[in-house]
Amino acid sequence: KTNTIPRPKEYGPLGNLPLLNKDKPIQSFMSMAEEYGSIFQFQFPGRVSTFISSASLAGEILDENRFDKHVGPALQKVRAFGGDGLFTSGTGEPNWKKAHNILLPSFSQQAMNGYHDKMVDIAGQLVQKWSRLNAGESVQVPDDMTRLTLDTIGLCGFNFRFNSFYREDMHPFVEKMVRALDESMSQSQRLGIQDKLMVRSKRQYKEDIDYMFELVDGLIAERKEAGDQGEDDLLSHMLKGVDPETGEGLSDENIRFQIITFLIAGHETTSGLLSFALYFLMKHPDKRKKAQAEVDEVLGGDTPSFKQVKQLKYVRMVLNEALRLWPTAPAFSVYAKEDTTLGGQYEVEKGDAFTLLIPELHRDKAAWGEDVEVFRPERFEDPSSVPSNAFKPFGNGQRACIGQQFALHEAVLVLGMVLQHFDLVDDEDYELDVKETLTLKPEGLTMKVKTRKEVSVFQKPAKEPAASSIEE
Ligand code: FDE
Repeated sequence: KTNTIPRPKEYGPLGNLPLLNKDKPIQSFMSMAEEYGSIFQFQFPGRVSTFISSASLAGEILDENRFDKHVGPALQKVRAFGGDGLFTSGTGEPNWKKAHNILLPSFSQQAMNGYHDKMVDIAGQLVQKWSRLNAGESVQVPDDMTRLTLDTIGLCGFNFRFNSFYREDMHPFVEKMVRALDESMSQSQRLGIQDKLMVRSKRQYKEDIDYMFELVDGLIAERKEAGDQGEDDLLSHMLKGVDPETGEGLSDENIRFQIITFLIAGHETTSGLLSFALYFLMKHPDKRKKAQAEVDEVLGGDTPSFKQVKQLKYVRMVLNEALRLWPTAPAFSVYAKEDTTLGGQYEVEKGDAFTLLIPELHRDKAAWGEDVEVFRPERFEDPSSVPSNAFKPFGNGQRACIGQQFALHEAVLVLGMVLQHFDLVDDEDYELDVKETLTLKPEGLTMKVKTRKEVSVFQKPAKEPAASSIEE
């Protein structure tokens, strides 16, 4: 009793391609899931993709005994600059496990304690910029969040200052990286013949990649020349680290790929997360006030300590709820390790790939209830009541996001500081437009930030010594 997986109607050699909004593929697939159900197939010219979006089917494809991460067509393209870095390598490639082992301690809670002051440094630059705006000026949220997250990963990762808050435009690295990501995504959607004709984009692509390699190789070379000055950042961990399993370190080439990976993964996703969280708080003043009450209680007028960040529970719930509705890394794929059956009715062959459509999984009514479209951070009040296999913003199992603690510590700190200092005003009646690159962000989000006067945050005495300690 095997069934065939539902599919939309096909258009000859183009397959289902005409049904796809190329600028918003994820949102197209979300509407298809509404129409065809929690498992459906999409025929690209020359290949088929199968999308999953219910918690029950997710429970199956997230079983690491049966399925493993698939480096699909889009990720294959990103390998042109991510190489065999953590994000774009297969679990079976030697450098995945080696780098995973070497880098895990750099993302532990203890390591976060070491990055905290650097994160505060950059968050402080954001708060300063916003407090110096004139009355009529509004904030370009995604731009400033990108400045913040790029500078944070640069400083914590490589002791490099992009100094994005001191420039009118983004650092050239951002422009080139965004264009290269864009091109790799377009390439994976183009027909073979179309792709061959894109001579100019391809030349640009190569230039962009060469620029990234040069900048990063320069960072590595400088550090090696200067020798170990006691830096405690990702780069020093990668240069010194030895994999306990193989006794080997990482090659310079692999370190380059890891740095590019962290710069991409560590800033686009986190800046999207912060932008969506600010969007939701701007649209929901009741939730913003609740978050501010917590911030006033925990922080008062202090610059947040490591320990205080851990106490901002509601702020963290707000971030989780933003990640539920708009997970900024919206999909990942797995392949079957052996022949198997899915949902008791679909036959699966070894090697078959499945893509988890995360924003749609996060709207599974069977798991979350009827009010899935409502922004309600209180769902995350009690961690044990979060439905299982229904919340996967950071991926799954051993291939889950290694930067999760990093991203969350940074995001809680920044959102906490913003709420401590500002009210968020929807001055332009912003209407959500979710832009897709490899990640999601609220395109063109602007807001006014009003310095808070009602709370005398700068007078309240510090509630505890500034020294931070590790809790978890
Ligand atoms: C990863 C990740 C994931 C998975 C993917 C797949 O599976 O394919 C996801 C979903 C994610 N990630 C998500 C996210 C979100 C956010 C906000 C983030 N993320 C952030 C971050 C930061 C950093 C630094 C990072 N991130 C990183 C990373 C890495 C390296 C990876 C890979 C891992 C392995 O090993 O595989 C990831 N991330 Fe993330």
